[in-house]
Amino acid sequence: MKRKVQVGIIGAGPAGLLLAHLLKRAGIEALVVDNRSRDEIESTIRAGVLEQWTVDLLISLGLGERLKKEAHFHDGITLRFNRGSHHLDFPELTGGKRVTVYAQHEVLKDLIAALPADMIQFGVKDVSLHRLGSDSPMIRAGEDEIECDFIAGCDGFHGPSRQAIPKSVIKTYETVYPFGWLGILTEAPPSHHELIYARHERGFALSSTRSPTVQRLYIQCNPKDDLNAWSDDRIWSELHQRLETDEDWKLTEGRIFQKNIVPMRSFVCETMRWGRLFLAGDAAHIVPPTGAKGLNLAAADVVVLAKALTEWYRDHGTDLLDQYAPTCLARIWKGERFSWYMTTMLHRNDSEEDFVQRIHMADLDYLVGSHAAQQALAENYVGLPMAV
Ligand code: RFL
Ligand code: PHB
Repeated sequence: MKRKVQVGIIGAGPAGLLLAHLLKRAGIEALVVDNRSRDEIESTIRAGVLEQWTVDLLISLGLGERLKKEAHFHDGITLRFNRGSHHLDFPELTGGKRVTVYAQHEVLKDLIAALPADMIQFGVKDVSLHRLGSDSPMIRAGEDEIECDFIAGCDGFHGPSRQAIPKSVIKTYETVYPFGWLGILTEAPPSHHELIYARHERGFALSSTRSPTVQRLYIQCNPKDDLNAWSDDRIWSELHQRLETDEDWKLTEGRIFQKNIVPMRSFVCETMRWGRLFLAGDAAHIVPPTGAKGLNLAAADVVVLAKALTEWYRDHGTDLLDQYAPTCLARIWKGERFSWYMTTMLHRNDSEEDFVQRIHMADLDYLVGSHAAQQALAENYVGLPMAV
Protein backbone atom coordinates (compact mmCIF):
# COMPACT_ATOMS: atom_id res chain seq x y z
CA MET A 1 0.00 0.00 0.00
CA LYS A 2 1.23 3.52 -0.79
CA ARG A 3 0.54 6.35 1.61
CA LYS A 4 1.72 9.87 2.28
CA VAL A 5 2.57 11.54 5.56
CA GLN A 6 4.32 14.82 6.40
CA VAL A 7 6.89 13.35 8.81
CA GLY A 8 7.75 9.64 8.88
CA ILE A 9 9.31 8.61 12.20
CA ILE A 10 11.32 5.40 12.45
CA GLY A 11 11.40 4.11 16.03
CA ALA A 12 8.86 4.19 18.87
CA GLY A 13 11.39 4.83 21.64
CA PRO A 14 11.49 8.01 23.73
CA ALA A 15 12.84 10.09 20.79
CA GLY A 16 10.30 8.93 18.18
CA LEU A 17 7.24 9.01 20.45
CA LEU A 18 8.06 12.39 21.99
CA LEU A 19 8.61 13.81 18.51
CA ALA A 20 5.22 12.45 17.43
CA HIS A 21 3.59 14.25 20.37
CA LEU A 22 5.42 17.53 19.69
CA LEU A 23 4.47 17.43 15.99
CA LYS A 24 0.86 16.55 16.78
CA ARG A 25 0.70 19.57 19.12
CA ALA A 26 2.04 21.74 16.25
CA GLY A 27 -0.61 20.38 13.84
CA ILE A 28 1.93 18.39 11.77
CA GLU A 29 0.95 14.93 10.58
CA ALA A 30 3.33 12.16 11.67
CA LEU A 31 3.47 8.37 11.51
CA VAL A 32 5.72 6.22 13.74
CA VAL A 33 6.88 2.75 12.63
CA ASP A 34 8.71 0.28 14.86
CA ASN A 35 9.82 -3.29 14.27
CA ARG A 36 9.00 -4.37 17.82
CA SER A 37 5.58 -5.19 19.26
CA ARG A 38 3.89 -2.77 21.66
CA ASP A 39 4.24 -5.36 24.39
CA GLU A 40 7.98 -5.70 23.88
CA ILE A 41 8.48 -1.92 23.83
CA GLU A 42 6.44 -1.45 26.99
CA SER A 43 8.32 -4.14 28.91
CA THR A 44 11.98 -3.46 28.04
CA ILE A 45 13.80 -2.26 31.16
CA ARG A 46 16.09 0.73 30.59
CA ALA A 47 16.50 4.24 31.98
CA GLY A 48 15.32 5.57 35.29
CA VAL A 49 16.39 9.17 35.80
CA LEU A 50 14.62 12.11 34.14
CA GLU A 51 16.01 15.63 34.21
CA GLN A 52 13.80 18.39 35.58
CA TRP A 53 13.06 19.95 32.16
CA THR A 54 12.19 16.51 30.66
CA VAL A 55 9.54 16.07 33.35
CA ASP A 56 8.27 19.64 32.75
CA LEU A 57 8.01 18.80 29.02
CA LEU A 58 6.05 15.59 29.67
CA ILE A 59 3.68 17.49 31.97
CA SER A 60 3.22 20.27 29.37
CA LEU A 61 2.22 17.58 26.85
CA GLY A 62 -0.49 16.34 29.21
CA LEU A 63 1.53 13.23 30.11
CA GLY A 64 2.17 13.97 33.77
CA GLU A 65 -0.84 12.43 35.47
CA ARG A 66 0.58 8.98 36.32
CA LEU A 67 4.13 10.33 36.60
CA LYS A 68 3.09 12.78 39.32
CA LYS A 69 1.49 9.93 41.28
CA GLU A 70 4.04 7.15 40.77
CA ALA A 71 7.43 8.79 40.18
CA HIS A 72 10.02 9.42 42.88
CA PHE A 73 11.31 12.96 43.20
CA HIS A 74 14.92 13.04 44.41
CA ASP A 75 16.63 16.02 45.99
CA GLY A 76 20.13 14.63 45.53
CA ILE A 77 22.42 11.64 45.21
CA THR A 78 24.96 10.00 47.51
CA LEU A 79 28.52 9.30 46.43
CA ARG A 80 30.10 6.45 48.35
CA PHE A 81 33.81 5.59 48.45
CA ASN A 82 36.37 4.61 51.10
CA ARG A 83 33.44 3.31 53.21
CA GLY A 84 32.06 6.86 53.57
CA SER A 85 28.95 8.61 52.16
CA HIS A 86 28.74 12.11 50.74
CA HIS A 87 25.36 13.60 49.93
CA LEU A 88 24.93 16.17 47.15
CA ASP A 89 21.93 18.40 47.83
CA PHE A 90 20.63 19.31 44.35
CA PRO A 91 18.10 22.05 45.24
CA GLU A 92 20.75 23.82 47.33
CA LEU A 93 23.42 23.40 44.62
CA THR A 94 21.25 24.27 41.59
CA GLY A 95 18.79 26.87 42.85
CA GLY A 96 15.90 24.52 43.44
CA LYS A 97 16.21 21.77 40.81
CA ARG A 98 15.85 18.04 41.41
CA VAL A 99 15.55 14.82 39.37
CA THR A 100 12.77 12.31 38.91
CA VAL A 101 13.08 8.53 38.95
CA TYR A 102 10.39 7.10 36.64
CA ALA A 103 11.21 4.04 34.53
CA GLN A 104 11.61 4.51 30.77
CA HIS A 105 9.01 1.87 29.97
CA GLU A 106 6.49 3.75 32.12
CA VAL A 107 7.26 6.92 30.12
CA LEU A 108 6.76 4.90 26.92
CA LYS A 109 3.43 3.47 28.14
CA ASP A 110 2.21 7.03 28.81
CA LEU A 111 3.46 8.30 25.43
CA ILE A 112 1.86 5.42 23.50
CA ALA A 113 -1.48 5.55 25.35
CA ALA A 114 -1.88 9.27 24.59
CA LEU A 115 -1.27 9.01 20.81
CA PRO A 116 -4.10 8.07 18.41
CA ALA A 117 -3.66 4.36 17.54
CA ASP A 118 -3.33 5.12 13.81
CA MET A 119 -0.20 7.23 14.42
CA ILE A 120 1.92 4.17 15.37
CA GLN A 121 2.56 0.92 13.50
CA PHE A 122 4.15 -1.75 15.71
CA GLY A 123 5.85 -4.97 14.63
CA VAL A 124 6.77 -3.69 11.15
CA LYS A 125 9.58 -5.85 9.74
CA ASP A 126 12.01 -4.79 6.99
CA VAL A 127 12.02 -1.03 7.40
CA SER A 128 14.28 0.74 4.87
CA LEU A 129 14.91 4.34 3.80
CA HIS A 130 14.91 5.63 0.20
CA ARG A 131 15.30 8.84 -1.89
CA LEU A 132 16.86 10.73 1.04
CA GLY A 133 18.37 13.43 -1.20
CA SER A 134 15.02 14.21 -2.85
CA ASP A 135 12.06 16.34 -1.69
CA SER A 136 9.98 13.20 -1.18
CA PRO A 137 11.97 10.65 0.81
CA MET A 138 10.29 7.30 1.31
CA ILE A 139 10.15 4.67 4.06
CA ARG A 140 9.51 1.12 2.92
CA ALA A 141 7.87 -0.69 5.81
CA GLY A 142 7.16 -4.28 4.88
CA GLU A 143 4.68 -4.11 1.96
CA ASP A 144 4.00 -0.39 2.49
CA GLU A 145 5.62 2.61 0.83
CA ILE A 146 5.34 5.71 3.00
CA GLU A 147 6.16 8.90 1.13
CA CYS A 148 7.20 11.76 3.44
CA ASP A 149 8.36 15.38 3.41
CA PHE A 150 10.92 14.45 6.10
CA ILE A 151 12.13 11.30 7.85
CA ALA A 152 13.16 11.31 11.53
CA GLY A 153 15.59 8.47 12.28
CA CYS A 154 14.78 7.69 15.93
CA ASP A 155 15.63 3.98 15.70
CA GLY A 156 18.36 3.70 18.32
CA PHE A 157 21.99 2.67 17.94
CA HIS A 158 21.37 -0.43 15.78
CA GLY A 159 18.54 0.90 13.55
CA PRO A 160 18.70 1.41 9.77
CA SER A 161 18.59 5.25 9.67
CA ARG A 162 22.22 6.03 10.44
CA GLN A 163 23.29 3.16 8.15
CA ALA A 164 21.37 4.82 5.29
CA ILE A 165 23.80 7.77 5.30
CA PRO A 166 26.70 7.21 2.87
CA LYS A 167 29.90 6.17 4.68
CA SER A 168 31.82 8.85 2.76
CA VAL A 169 29.96 11.73 4.49
CA ILE A 170 29.54 10.31 7.96
CA LYS A 171 31.75 11.55 10.81
CA THR A 172 31.70 9.55 14.05
CA TYR A 173 33.58 9.53 17.36
CA GLU A 174 33.63 6.56 19.70
CA THR A 175 35.13 5.02 22.79
CA VAL A 176 34.21 1.58 24.16
CA TYR A 177 34.75 0.87 27.85
CA PRO A 178 36.26 -2.44 29.04
CA PHE A 179 33.38 -2.93 31.48
CA GLY A 180 29.60 -3.21 31.48
CA TRP A 181 26.72 -3.12 33.97
CA LEU A 182 24.89 -6.10 35.37
CA GLY A 183 21.44 -4.75 36.27
CA ILE A 184 18.90 -6.45 38.51
CA LEU A 185 15.34 -5.84 39.65
CA THR A 186 14.57 -7.12 43.12
CA GLU A 187 11.43 -7.35 45.23
CA ALA A 188 12.63 -5.43 48.27
CA PRO A 189 11.97 -2.19 50.10
CA PRO A 190 14.35 0.70 49.27
CA SER A 191 17.75 0.69 51.00
CA HIS A 192 17.88 4.47 50.84
CA HIS A 193 15.51 7.26 49.80
CA GLU A 194 17.89 8.42 47.01
CA LEU A 195 20.41 6.91 44.55
CA ILE A 196 23.84 5.76 45.80
CA TYR A 197 26.76 5.75 43.34
CA ALA A 198 29.71 3.76 44.76
CA ARG A 199 33.33 3.45 43.70
CA HIS A 200 35.04 0.44 45.27
CA GLU A 201 38.23 -1.42 44.50
CA ARG A 202 36.06 -4.38 43.36
CA GLY A 203 34.26 -2.05 40.93
CA PHE A 204 31.31 0.31 40.62
CA ALA A 205 27.86 -0.25 42.16
CA LEU A 206 24.63 1.75 41.97
CA SER A 207 21.54 1.51 44.12
CA SER A 208 18.43 2.93 42.41
CA THR A 209 14.73 2.38 42.85
CA ARG A 210 11.51 1.70 40.96
CA SER A 211 8.78 1.59 43.61
CA PRO A 212 8.33 1.06 47.35
CA THR A 213 8.54 -2.69 46.68
CA VAL A 214 10.90 -2.96 43.65
CA GLN A 215 14.53 -1.83 43.60
CA ARG A 216 16.95 -1.45 40.66
CA LEU A 217 20.61 -2.23 41.36
CA TYR A 218 23.65 -2.29 39.09
CA ILE A 219 27.20 -3.64 39.42
CA GLN A 220 30.20 -3.21 37.17
CA CYS A 221 31.05 -6.46 35.39
CA ASN A 222 32.88 -7.72 32.35
CA PRO A 223 30.58 -7.00 29.37
CA LYS A 224 31.41 -10.46 28.00
CA ASP A 225 30.36 -12.21 31.23
CA ASP A 226 27.87 -15.06 30.93
CA LEU A 227 24.77 -14.12 32.95
CA ASN A 228 24.72 -17.71 34.27
CA ALA A 229 28.03 -17.05 36.01
CA TRP A 230 26.21 -14.47 38.15
CA SER A 231 24.23 -16.44 40.72
CA ASP A 232 21.95 -14.47 43.03
CA ASP A 233 24.37 -15.15 45.92
CA ARG A 234 27.31 -13.79 43.96
CA ILE A 235 25.36 -10.65 43.00
CA TRP A 236 24.33 -9.93 46.61
CA SER A 237 27.84 -10.60 47.87
CA GLU A 238 29.34 -8.11 45.38
CA LEU A 239 26.65 -5.52 46.11
CA HIS A 240 27.25 -5.80 49.86
CA GLN A 241 31.01 -5.46 49.49
CA ARG A 242 30.91 -2.55 47.06
CA LEU A 243 28.23 -0.59 48.88
CA GLU A 244 29.49 -1.29 52.41
CA THR A 245 29.99 1.66 54.72
CA ASP A 246 31.03 2.37 58.29
CA GLU A 247 27.72 4.18 58.83
CA ASP A 248 24.45 2.78 60.08
CA TRP A 249 23.15 1.59 56.70
CA LYS A 250 22.04 -1.77 55.35
CA LEU A 251 21.37 -3.03 51.84
CA THR A 252 17.90 -4.57 51.66
CA GLU A 253 17.69 -7.90 49.85
CA GLY A 254 14.81 -9.61 48.07
CA ARG A 255 13.96 -12.02 45.27
CA ILE A 256 15.81 -11.14 42.05
CA PHE A 257 13.31 -11.35 39.16
CA GLN A 258 15.22 -9.73 36.31
CA LYS A 259 18.92 -9.70 35.35
CA ASN A 260 20.72 -8.32 32.31
CA ILE A 261 24.17 -7.17 31.21
CA VAL A 262 24.71 -4.05 29.12
CA PRO A 263 27.97 -2.94 27.47
CA MET A 264 29.16 0.66 27.82
CA ARG A 265 30.14 2.98 25.01
CA SER A 266 30.37 6.65 24.16
CA PHE A 267 29.51 7.44 20.55
CA VAL A 268 28.67 10.56 18.55
CA CYS A 269 27.65 10.72 14.90
CA GLU A 270 28.14 14.37 13.98
CA THR A 271 26.33 13.85 10.67
CA MET A 272 22.86 14.17 12.16
CA ARG A 273 21.27 15.26 8.87
CA TRP A 274 21.47 13.78 5.41
CA GLY A 275 19.15 15.46 2.91
CA ARG A 276 15.65 15.10 4.35
CA LEU A 277 16.71 12.55 7.00
CA PHE A 278 17.29 13.80 10.55
CA LEU A 279 18.81 11.50 13.21
CA ALA A 280 17.74 11.90 16.86
CA GLY A 281 18.52 10.15 20.15
CA ASP A 282 20.56 6.94 20.37
CA ALA A 283 20.57 6.71 16.54
CA ALA A 284 23.07 9.58 16.64
CA HIS A 285 24.72 9.30 20.05
CA ILE A 286 25.27 6.91 22.93
CA VAL A 287 26.44 7.65 26.45
CA PRO A 288 27.35 5.21 29.22
CA PRO A 289 24.44 5.22 31.72
CA THR A 290 26.47 6.51 34.70
CA GLY A 291 25.43 10.12 33.99
CA ALA A 292 21.75 9.15 33.39
CA LYS A 293 21.69 11.26 30.24
CA GLY A 294 20.65 9.08 27.22
CA LEU A 295 16.88 9.50 27.31
CA ASN A 296 17.22 13.15 28.28
CA LEU A 297 19.54 13.87 25.33
CA ALA A 298 17.10 12.07 23.02
CA ALA A 299 14.30 14.29 24.30
CA ALA A 300 16.41 17.44 23.78
CA ASP A 301 17.11 16.49 20.13
CA VAL A 302 13.44 16.11 19.25
CA VAL A 303 12.50 19.40 20.92
CA VAL A 304 14.99 21.10 18.56
CA LEU A 305 13.75 19.06 15.58
CA ALA A 306 10.07 19.73 16.26
CA LYS A 307 10.76 23.46 16.45
CA ALA A 308 12.68 23.38 13.15
CA LEU A 309 9.95 21.38 11.37
CA THR A 310 7.30 23.72 12.74
CA GLU A 311 9.19 26.66 11.22
CA TRP A 312 9.38 24.82 7.86
CA TYR A 313 5.66 24.05 7.80
CA ARG A 314 4.82 27.64 8.76
CA ASP A 315 6.70 29.45 5.98
CA HIS A 316 9.17 26.98 4.45
CA GLY A 317 11.95 28.60 6.55
CA THR A 318 15.06 26.40 6.60
CA ASP A 319 17.24 28.26 9.14
CA LEU A 320 16.32 26.04 12.08
CA LEU A 321 16.60 22.84 10.02
CA ASP A 322 20.07 23.96 8.93
CA GLN A 323 20.96 24.66 12.57
CA TYR A 324 19.56 21.31 13.82
CA ALA A 325 22.85 19.38 14.07
CA PRO A 326 25.02 22.20 15.51
CA THR A 327 22.32 23.13 18.05
CA CYS A 328 21.95 19.52 19.22
CA LEU A 329 25.66 18.74 19.17
CA ALA A 330 26.46 21.60 21.56
CA ARG A 331 24.30 19.85 24.19
CA ILE A 332 25.25 16.31 23.16
CA TRP A 333 29.00 16.89 23.64
CA LYS A 334 28.38 18.28 27.12
CA GLY A 335 26.30 15.17 27.91
CA GLU A 336 29.10 13.00 26.51
CA ARG A 337 31.68 14.82 28.63
CA PHE A 338 29.64 14.49 31.82
CA SER A 339 28.81 10.81 31.22
CA TRP A 340 32.48 10.02 30.48
CA TYR A 341 33.58 11.92 33.62
CA MET A 342 31.10 10.11 35.89
CA THR A 343 31.98 6.76 34.30
CA THR A 344 35.75 7.02 34.48
CA MET A 345 35.68 8.53 37.99
CA LEU A 346 33.41 5.84 39.44
CA HIS A 347 34.53 2.61 37.70
CA ARG A 348 37.57 0.48 38.30
CA ASN A 349 39.50 0.10 35.05
CA ASP A 350 42.50 -2.21 35.39
CA SER A 351 43.84 -1.14 32.01
CA GLU A 352 44.41 2.37 33.38
CA GLU A 353 47.79 3.23 34.86
CA ASP A 354 47.92 3.41 38.67
CA PHE A 355 48.52 7.13 38.23
CA VAL A 356 45.14 7.60 36.51
CA GLN A 357 43.38 5.54 39.20
CA ARG A 358 44.83 7.87 41.84
CA ILE A 359 43.56 10.85 39.81
CA HIS A 360 40.00 9.44 40.01
CA MET A 361 40.31 9.18 43.79
CA ALA A 362 41.61 12.77 43.89
CA ASP A 363 38.61 13.80 41.77
CA LEU A 364 36.23 12.27 44.33
CA ASP A 365 38.14 13.77 47.24
CA TYR A 366 38.07 17.20 45.56
CA LEU A 367 34.37 16.84 44.86
CA VAL A 368 33.37 16.18 48.45
CA GLY A 369 35.50 19.08 49.69
CA SER A 370 34.51 21.69 47.13
CA HIS A 371 31.12 23.38 46.84
CA ALA A 372 32.10 24.61 43.35
CA ALA A 373 32.89 21.06 42.15
CA GLN A 374 29.62 19.79 43.64
CA GLN A 375 27.75 22.56 41.85
CA ALA A 376 29.33 21.57 38.54
CA LEU A 377 28.28 17.93 38.99
CA ALA A 378 24.79 18.85 40.18
CA GLU A 379 23.98 21.30 37.36
CA ASN A 380 24.91 18.63 34.81
CA TYR A 381 23.05 15.85 36.60
CA VAL A 382 19.76 17.78 36.91
CA GLY A 383 20.13 18.88 33.27
CA LEU A 384 21.77 21.90 31.66
CA PRO A 385 19.36 24.63 30.54
CA MET A 386 17.74 24.02 27.14
CA ALA A 387 19.04 26.32 24.40
CA VAL A 388 15.61 26.50 22.71
P1 RFL B 1 15.61 3.57 21.70
O1 RFL B 1 15.01 3.63 23.04
O2 RFL B 1 16.68 2.58 21.43
O3 RFL B 1 14.42 3.38 20.66
C1 RFL B 1 14.66 3.04 19.32
C2 RFL B 1 13.43 2.39 18.76
O4 RFL B 1 13.70 2.09 17.37
C3 RFL B 1 13.25 0.80 17.09
N1 RFL B 1 13.99 0.20 15.96
C4 RFL B 1 13.46 -0.03 14.75
N2 RFL B 1 12.24 0.25 14.24
C5 RFL B 1 11.99 -0.14 12.97
N3 RFL B 1 12.90 -0.82 12.19
C6 RFL B 1 14.13 -1.11 12.67
N4 RFL B 1 15.01 -1.79 11.92
C7 RFL B 1 14.46 -0.70 14.00
N5 RFL B 1 15.56 -0.84 14.78
C8 RFL B 1 15.27 -0.28 15.96
C9 RFL B 1 13.45 0.01 18.38
O5 RFL B 1 12.58 -1.11 18.44
C10 RFL B 1 13.12 1.06 19.44
O6 RFL B 1 11.77 1.01 19.84
O7 RFL B 1 16.24 5.01 21.27
P2 RFL B 1 15.81 6.50 21.67
O8 RFL B 1 14.36 6.73 21.41
O9 RFL B 1 16.81 7.36 21.03
O10 RFL B 1 15.96 6.58 23.27
C11 RFL B 1 17.22 6.48 23.88
C12 RFL B 1 17.07 5.87 25.28
O11 RFL B 1 16.35 4.66 25.18
C13 RFL B 1 18.42 5.62 25.95
O12 RFL B 1 19.29 6.69 25.69
C14 RFL B 1 18.30 5.45 27.48
O13 RFL B 1 17.65 4.23 27.81
C15 RFL B 1 19.67 5.50 28.14
N6 RFL B 1 19.64 5.27 29.58
C16 RFL B 1 19.35 6.31 30.44
N7 RFL B 1 18.99 7.52 29.97
C17 RFL B 1 18.61 8.50 30.83
O14 RFL B 1 18.30 9.62 30.37
N8 RFL B 1 18.54 8.29 32.19
C18 RFL B 1 18.89 7.09 32.74
O15 RFL B 1 18.79 6.92 33.95
C19 RFL B 1 19.34 6.05 31.87
N9 RFL B 1 19.66 4.84 32.36
C20 RFL B 1 19.97 4.00 30.11
C21 RFL B 1 19.96 3.82 31.52
C22 RFL B 1 20.26 2.93 29.27
C23 RFL B 1 20.58 1.69 29.82
N10 RFL B 1 20.86 0.62 28.96
C24 RFL B 1 20.03 -0.50 28.89
C25 RFL B 1 21.79 0.86 27.89
C26 RFL B 1 20.27 2.60 32.07
C27 RFL B 1 20.61 1.53 31.24
C28 RFL B 1 21.00 0.22 31.88
C1 PHB C 1 18.19 3.53 36.84
O1 PHB C 1 17.47 3.67 37.84
O2 PHB C 1 17.94 2.68 35.96
C2 PHB C 1 19.41 4.36 36.68
C3 PHB C 1 19.71 5.31 37.64
C4 PHB C 1 20.85 6.09 37.49
C5 PHB C 1 21.69 5.90 36.40
C6 PHB C 1 21.38 4.96 35.43
C7 PHB C 1 20.23 4.18 35.58
O3 PHB C 1 22.81 6.66 36.28
